[in-house]
Amino acid sequence: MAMTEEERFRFDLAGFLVRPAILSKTEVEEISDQIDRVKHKPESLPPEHRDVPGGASSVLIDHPQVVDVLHEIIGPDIRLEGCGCIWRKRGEAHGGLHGGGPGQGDPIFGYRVHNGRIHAGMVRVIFELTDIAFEDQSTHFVIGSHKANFAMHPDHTSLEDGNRSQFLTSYECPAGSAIFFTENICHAGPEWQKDTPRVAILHAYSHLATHWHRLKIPPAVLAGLPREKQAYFREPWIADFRTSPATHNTAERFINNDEDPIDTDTFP
Ligand SMILES: O=C(O)CCC(=O)C(=O)O
Ligand SMILES: [Fe+2]
Repeated sequence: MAMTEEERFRFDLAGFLVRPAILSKTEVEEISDQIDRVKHKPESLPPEHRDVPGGASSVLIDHPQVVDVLHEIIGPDIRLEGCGCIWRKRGEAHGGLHGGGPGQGDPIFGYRVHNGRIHAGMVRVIFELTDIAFEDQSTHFVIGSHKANFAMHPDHTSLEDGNRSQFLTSYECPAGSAIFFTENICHAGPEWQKDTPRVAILHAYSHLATHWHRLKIPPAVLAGLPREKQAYFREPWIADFRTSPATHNTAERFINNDEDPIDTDTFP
């Protein structure tokens, strides 16, 4: 198993986990520069790098220190079904607390532990490219809410100072860290409090057999990725019984079969 016992305990208890500084300083600089250009001067980039997960940010798709956690908490066959980047200035926010509670019954988002194994539905990974201190107000979580059996109580859904839940918490980490969280946890992106912007990339991974988001990645960006990385965007199915023996939708089969479509082949 790839996670340490402490990481597994922490992720199960809290619903999120920080792996500090998994990226090198150069990777942080290159990816931050790409996001700056994507947001502010896209024409300075070739078309295949004009959005994540192309160009410098493609290192994140299958980063070994991310994929090993995902294989343990989702399963051996995973897809990357959503990607986005943020350049958040002081006072800007993603929004209030959302998620948590009885959604755990939902096979796409739910969180279960069975026979000593975690089975998480969708898992988001935030790659922070800025140093994060508590007071900066990065992503916040209501710990334990990923396995709550009752709807989020209004007494625990405020981000206002003085009205915050005692279970609401966040994290501190250096630039280049990865934060994993189950989509089923109640979380928020509050108003950013630092003068320098929060630069980050957010991925959503899920089991190969599930499909929530339709991809918004520009076709040129996906086409510019090597086949091993495109494999994270393969179609969401496990077995094809139209062939005998059945064909399994493994990454290896996708990589060795140039004809195999990626999920966005119908993207306009
Ligand atoms: O932007 C943030 O800090 C939170 C993002 C969020 O809520 C999400 O990715 O689902
Ligand atoms: Fe969210």
